[in-house]
Amino acid sequence: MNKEWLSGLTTNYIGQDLEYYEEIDSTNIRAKAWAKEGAKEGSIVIADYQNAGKGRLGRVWLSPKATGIWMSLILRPMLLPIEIPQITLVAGLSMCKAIQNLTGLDAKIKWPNDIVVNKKKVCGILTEMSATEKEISYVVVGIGVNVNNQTFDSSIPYATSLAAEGKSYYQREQIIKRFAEIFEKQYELYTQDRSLKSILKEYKNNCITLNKEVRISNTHEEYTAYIEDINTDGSLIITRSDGRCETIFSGEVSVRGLYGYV
Ligand code: BT5
Repeated sequence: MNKEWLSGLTTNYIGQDLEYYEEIDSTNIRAKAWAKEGAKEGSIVIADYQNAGKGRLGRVWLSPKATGIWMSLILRPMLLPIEIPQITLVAGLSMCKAIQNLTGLDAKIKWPNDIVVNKKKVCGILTEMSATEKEISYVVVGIGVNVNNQTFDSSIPYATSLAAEGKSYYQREQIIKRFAEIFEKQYELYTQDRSLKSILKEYKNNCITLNKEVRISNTHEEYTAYIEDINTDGSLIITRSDGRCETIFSGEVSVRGLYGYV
């Protein structure tokens, strides 16, 4: 793996500026610093190994050497801070399609930020931003994909990799390139509309969380609900088991299957 990884990339700006590290704490940390230094929209930080990979809410993202895609994308959208979680959905759909295209695996999105294959997690996304109430300075979309891992830490029983499921070895740079090309198109549609409307149908078709009963938890409660639909702002329409209908936003909750991860 080297810095020429993404040569031949056909995007206009996604991935056209690239920093590559053999080892780093977290590509999100570096991407935030690079964004402050003035990195252009679309710049990507990639590492072969992260020694302090981050999940959401202070959780750890295990990022072993030379096995996965550990990367962060810098964006500078003209959006409001409350709209930024929607970019996670755009990135999730783009990565889901890139994986389907290149591996033929039945990858699905677990709303809002995971991609699963055979009900196990292959990819997670951590979106962070720097903003005032009204204006975005930058957004960092961190994406981790288990690509060629054959073993998994016992702390992550719901994890798998593309290689473990596809019984094949996959080139990480191919997946990154395909992701960048699909994402650039979808991101432009999304930012033009300031709505997920033009990609929502495809998102829903690939979303494993829809039309099923799940356990939802937030900081103060856990309950069972049926997932009815997804809105054009990315929020979920749910019905609680007592019949109450509600809208929930991705920042607030974790969604799990009734009997397992999905
Ligand atoms: C996520 O958080 O899924 C977001 C992961 C984002 C990782 C990328 S890698 C590049 C960039 N740089 C970073 O430092 N981070 C981003 P969350 O939904 O909170 O899920 C975290 C949970 O997933 C952990 O608590 C573990 O249970 C599990 N987990 C940890 N490592 C995993 C792995 N490699 N594969 C599957 N599951 C994992």
